[in-house]
Amino acid sequence: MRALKDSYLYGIVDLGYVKPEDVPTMTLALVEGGVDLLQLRAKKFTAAEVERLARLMHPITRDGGIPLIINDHPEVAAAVGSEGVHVGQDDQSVEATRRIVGPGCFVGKSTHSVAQARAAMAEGADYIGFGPLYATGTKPDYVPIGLQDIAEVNAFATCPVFCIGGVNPERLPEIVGAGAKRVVIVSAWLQAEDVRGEVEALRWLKGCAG
Ligand code: 3NM
Repeated sequence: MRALKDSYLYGIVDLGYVKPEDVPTMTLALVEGGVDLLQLRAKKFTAAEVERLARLMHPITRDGGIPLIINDHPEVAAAVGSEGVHVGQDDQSVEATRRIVGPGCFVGKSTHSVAQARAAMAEGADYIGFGPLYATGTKPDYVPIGLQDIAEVNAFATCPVFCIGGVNPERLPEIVGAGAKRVVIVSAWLQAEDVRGEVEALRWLKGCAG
């Protein structure tokens, strides 16, 4: 199973873009393309439906040797036995989340400023999301934070930092140039005609580590 520290490309199966019936096909395309981590994000769905979808995804991610991360629903992560869970700034603390999922499940947290990034690390998050770098229709109510703080956050980071929000193949060189080592990509992959090929095309990022 891929370790967080060896993870660079993070995909999300977001039900804002993917129909429930297409979840297994999309999961397979992202895994075969070469994502290192995959999240299930289903904001408008019930916990029961999130659990049903997670149980469809989990055998596919497991076969691919990559962690499945559940957004927002620690109890679903615990029930399904997913490798990770992701919480936002308005959700339970990392510690409270960990009490639900147990020691075998890592906990990631969204952060939207340098101060939040520091706080999430102090709180013991296993990784953080840092963004949104650019305005994005996937999270439309958030103010973009730009690229200027990426290097600073990576410099003090005690856990992996995944830059997120408007990341796409055209912007990736400038994002990496600003100091990013790891990224999350949602709409650019989910809306691609050739999902597998688009993920494959960004595997070069894995060689930039260090
Ligand atoms: N979280 P796309 S930005 C889910 O900044 C999410 O915490 C963000 O989608 C954050 O790649 C974001 O389509 C949306 O912009 C990412």
